[in-house]
Amino acid sequence: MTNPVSVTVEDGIALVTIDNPPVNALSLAVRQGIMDAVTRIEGDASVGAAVLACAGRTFVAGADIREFGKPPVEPHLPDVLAAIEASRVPWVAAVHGTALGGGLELALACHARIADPAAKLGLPEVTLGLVPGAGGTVRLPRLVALDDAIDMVTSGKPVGAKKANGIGLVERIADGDLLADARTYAAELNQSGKPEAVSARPPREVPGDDFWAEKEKAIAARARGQASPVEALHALRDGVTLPVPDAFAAERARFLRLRDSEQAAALRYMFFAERNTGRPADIEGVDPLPLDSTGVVGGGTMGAGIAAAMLLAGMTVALAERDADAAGKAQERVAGILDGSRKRGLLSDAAHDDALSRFSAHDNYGALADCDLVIEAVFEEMGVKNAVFAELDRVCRPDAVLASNTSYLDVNAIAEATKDPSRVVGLHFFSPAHIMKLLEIVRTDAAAPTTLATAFALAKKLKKIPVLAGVCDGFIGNRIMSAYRRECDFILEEGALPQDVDAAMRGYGFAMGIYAVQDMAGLDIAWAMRKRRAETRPSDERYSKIADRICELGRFGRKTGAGWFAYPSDGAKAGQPDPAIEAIILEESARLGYERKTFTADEIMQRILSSMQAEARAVLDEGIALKPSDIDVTMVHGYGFPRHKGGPMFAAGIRD
Ligand code: T1G
Repeated sequence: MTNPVSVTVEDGIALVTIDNPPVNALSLAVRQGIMDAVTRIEGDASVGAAVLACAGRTFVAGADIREFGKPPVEPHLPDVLAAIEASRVPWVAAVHGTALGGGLELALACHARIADPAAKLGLPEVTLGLVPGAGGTVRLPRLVALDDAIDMVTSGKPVGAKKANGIGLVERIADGDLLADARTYAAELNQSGKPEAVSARPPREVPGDDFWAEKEKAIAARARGQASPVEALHALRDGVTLPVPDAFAAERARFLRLRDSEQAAALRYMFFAERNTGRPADIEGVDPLPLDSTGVVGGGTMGAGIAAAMLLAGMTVALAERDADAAGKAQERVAGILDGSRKRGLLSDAAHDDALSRFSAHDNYGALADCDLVIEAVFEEMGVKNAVFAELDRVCRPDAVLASNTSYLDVNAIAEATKDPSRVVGLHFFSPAHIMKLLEIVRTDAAAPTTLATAFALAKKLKKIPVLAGVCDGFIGNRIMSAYRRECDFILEEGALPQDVDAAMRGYGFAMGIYAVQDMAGLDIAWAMRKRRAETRPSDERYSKIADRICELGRFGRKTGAGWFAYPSDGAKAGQPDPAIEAIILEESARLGYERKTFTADEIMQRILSSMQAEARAVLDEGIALKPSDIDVTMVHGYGFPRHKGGPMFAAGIRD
């Protein structure tokens, strides 16, 4: 095994370089290499200071997550960091890319830090069900204010170099070549003397019990049953109140305990699952279309969101609507999304202007003639979609990929509206399309490898998570959601109320219950789907009429002021239980002869999970999904399944 850590000395400055592609993870070899570098430097009297840097695209992105399932092997990271901190010479960390987790802890063990202006620094351990395990919760609150430390450690969100410098996390930002500036900094410290080790400095603040109690209440509420954010807060409290050696020991013990937890296993599973979703074997080595020029048909919520996503990924987008008025409204919607990104600081003024310059809205399809790919996002009705595809078939290049954003309909039938169905694919985006990462790529019977390769290339350009789905009603996610939505309606007939079901789902870790979700999305689309299926529904299949009776009253959810819940006119976010709905439910229970019973939250969740898992098994057996982890990625990223539970398949112990 070659040593991934090298040391060169020039003018009394040692340059320690870590080179462990792809992200310089702190594998055993790297930890040993750094320990050896410390020993080498301690023994070389010509060295007056050291710079610690990384080759490749980023500074250390953390401990090697792939080692987590195994017993930790020496040298342990805390010992490596203690050796750096105890060095006789000052160490300067030169940070570029993303210094995350153990990577930031490595930088904190150095005596000073300089960052590339585009660098990001964070402690994302909580997203893996952990807390920092190498001194992060002890050193960080000795460099930055406690509130900043709490934000970073309990959210796992990184901070940019400018903010890091502002809060005291990095002392300097490079204004030229990072390594050259780092060497200069190290040489200065060699002259001025080694700064005090971070762990030897006093904590910036040591607040009282009330402070911690208030923080814990807010963090626990946001965590929705995930343990690590609150554990991270407790680790920070130890970090600023215990003697430093005890604080290090307490943090390590907490880290090791969490490392073996079910939630950490689930979050690690999801980390790799979302990066390794299945790809069809027959697209390997197939060149996709270039995707410089793309088109969208339909400028409603989905069409505008899809257009914005492609603009933000650097593509040129022409959008076609049915008339000038609709085209104008689409232009406003897309401009509004881009402006929102700019206002949230996600888009610079220049990037905003550049994106907008690559967008055009039209009241005809002419502008789509030269596109590599066109995505249709019009009304969810087969006749409308067939008409659009017939027109696209006439206008677009014969090799252009034509995609439908349909969320339920048969993409094979849509493809039949074209002369060459091999170029048609389903691209099911999730709203808001420029934010949600999941993209269901629906493979039609006739899809050519180039068509699918182009769809996967688009997902990569959009930084989306592609999940391959076969054609069926609802593909993977909507089909499974329909199944557990039906089960929830049965539970209502047997004794529960919508607020009981939603409370049980929130208690399991969902952000929203299924009834609040339906009210937010609108009840009419699913109603139309149920009516479409009515002719072919088996007569012996259990079917609840509650949802239909609600829709027949014109209650389509939040947009009509009432659905499963009532929405007061003052625009209050949460819906209120509505006696009118309870009355309908009680009538249906009586009509069906159910003696209503009380359900516990666990009983409700058991019924929901069982229905999810049964439908998921059918989706796998029918080849609609390639593997169980693809289903888990879909349900976590598209339907709010709690990430720290890993997904319905992981929760059932089913693995790829
Ligand atoms: N360990 C092992 N492999 C990793 C890795 C890691 N920490 N991070 C990324 N990879 C792999 C990833 O699986 C993929 O592999 C490739 O690198 C590119 O990743 C002691 C205990 C750094 C922002 O949580 O957030 O330190 O698929 O596709 O979009 O207190 O990777 O190519 O074979 O995501 O450019 C804390 C996790 C660990 C950072 C880059 N660190 N990584 O994103 O590329 S816990 C993290 C990321 C810890 C200490 C504790 C991202 C990234 P492959 P990618 P990217």
